[in-house]
Amino acid sequence: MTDRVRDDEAIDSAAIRAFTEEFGDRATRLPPVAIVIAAFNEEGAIGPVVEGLPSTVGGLAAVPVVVSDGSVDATGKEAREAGALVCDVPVNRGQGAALRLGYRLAREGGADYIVTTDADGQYNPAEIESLIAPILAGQADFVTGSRTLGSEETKDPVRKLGVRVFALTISVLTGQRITDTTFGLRAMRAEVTGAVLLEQPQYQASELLIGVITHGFRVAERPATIHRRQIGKSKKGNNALYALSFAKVVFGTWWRERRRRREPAARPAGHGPAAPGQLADQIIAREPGAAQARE
Ligand SMILES: Nc1nc2c(ncn2[C@@H]2O[C@H](COP(=O)(O)OP(=O)(O)O)[C@@H](O)[C@H]2O)c(=O)[nH]1
Ligand SMILES: [Mg+2]
Repeated sequence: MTDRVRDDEAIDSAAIRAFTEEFGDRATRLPPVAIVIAAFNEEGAIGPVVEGLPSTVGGLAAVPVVVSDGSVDATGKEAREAGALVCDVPVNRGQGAALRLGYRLAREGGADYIVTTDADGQYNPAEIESLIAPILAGQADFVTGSRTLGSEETKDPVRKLGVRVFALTISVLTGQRITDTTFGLRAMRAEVTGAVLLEQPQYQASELLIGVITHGFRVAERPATIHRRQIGKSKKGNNALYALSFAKVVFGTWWRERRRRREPAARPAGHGPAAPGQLADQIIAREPGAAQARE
């Protein structure tokens, strides 16, 4: 285990402990759908986003789980007041690390399905229904929205071109036709997130997508909309930095997964499939004498 994985594991464990202590049963007995949101300094945006989320998805009860890491504004407070379960991480690690932790909270809290969206209001929560439908119908394991099939508000030609170039690249590398590789509104069976190796601290979208495809999960796309950010600005840097970082993750993940398929490696802690209710076990295990009592 590398130092970074060990540090990440320690940070995640402490954050999970604080989360379960704060929310108790609400955290350990999640409804079937967890809507996971990574948020970093999204004061002013996160409140309306959480309030706009549906309380049921595909007829199943849903709960928002917000992971705020190192935010220095009122992101956590605003999300709590809007009704989300909020996991605060004291250090900023990036959207990838935050989502990975959110997936773990969802799986171990007993959710069967995970939806992701962003904290900045760029996605339309009404479209969650069409993304989860193929999963509930047993036709797909992972469904991503696609702006190429749907619509986008940006006029930025570089970003537009980038979306298409990366979609083509991933389609060619994996043999699965994909038209949008970075869409933040997605739905999946919760166990998918435990099966795929997620190591990217920030530019996580293509790692998840390539991992899901190479593991043989059934992937589908649905038309969806992306709006412009109304408040704050992107945390991902300018287009050149974004594209370069993204390209590194695309080729790095593809290469890693090729090698892993040839020689399956041990899975780092926190990535494995979790039994539902595992968070509750962690609480019990922390109580003095609990280990003996459970034997
Ligand atoms: N927890 C956490 N969330 C982040 C971080 N960076 C970005 N995000 C969140 O990830 C989502 C997408 O980020 P954004 O900056 O809008 O990226 P863009 O839409 O790709 O330009 C938003 O909800 C951000 O708040 C981070 O370092 N930590
Ligand atoms: Mg954004």
